[in-house]
Amino acid sequence: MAVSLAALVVTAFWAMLPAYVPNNAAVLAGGGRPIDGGRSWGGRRILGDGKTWRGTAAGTLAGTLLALVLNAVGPTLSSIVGFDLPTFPLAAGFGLALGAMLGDIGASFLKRRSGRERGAAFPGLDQLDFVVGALVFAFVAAPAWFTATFTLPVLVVVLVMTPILHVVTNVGAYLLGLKNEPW
Ligand code: CTP
Ligand code: K
Ligand code: MG
Repeated sequence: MAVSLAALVVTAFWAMLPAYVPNNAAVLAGGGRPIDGGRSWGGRRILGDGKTWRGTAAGTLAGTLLALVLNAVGPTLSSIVGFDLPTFPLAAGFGLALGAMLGDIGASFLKRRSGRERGAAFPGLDQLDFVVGALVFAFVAAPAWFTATFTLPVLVVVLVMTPILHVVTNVGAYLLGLKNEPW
């Protein structure tokens, strides 16, 4: 069966939307109490002030709700594009959203351990931390859905496309004054 590259890219983008939105929602909603409560480990903050309860909760909620919205508009859009866009079981949407947030939090943990202060860039990790988190958590939360949706070609497109989208959205958020750094 021949699957067009365009269909692959659209499918990959759609399937990852509940993982793309949480980080941006966290930027908008962030603030308040840091997850690490201000505590340090080995002379460095465990996570830092950039990882807050509010941002994490808002991001997870936003991604999960987006999955429900995509389920509602999916049939109409599927008929427009001419192929079936994936629908999201609740566990899948939640897994993608929470996993994206936890991947980002894990990256901050590694950044602090390697001496990088809040906001410092860690090329590679910055662009893929949330993807890895989202994919792992979606697999754990909804394994049958995951293997049916994230076929090898879709996974390859996700891994190539996401860093590009990440750079573009973060530069955009920086230019709009929403983020302190363009990464
Ligand atoms: N944010 C949040 N909670 C999260 C993730 C992000 O509140 N779990 C908010 C914070 O206000 C954060 C901003 O979104 O400053 C940008 O996110 P990010 O770039 O991931 O954080 P940094 O401040 O750059 O910190 P770090 O170096 O730890 O990534
Ligand atoms: K980050
Ligand atoms: Mg940052």
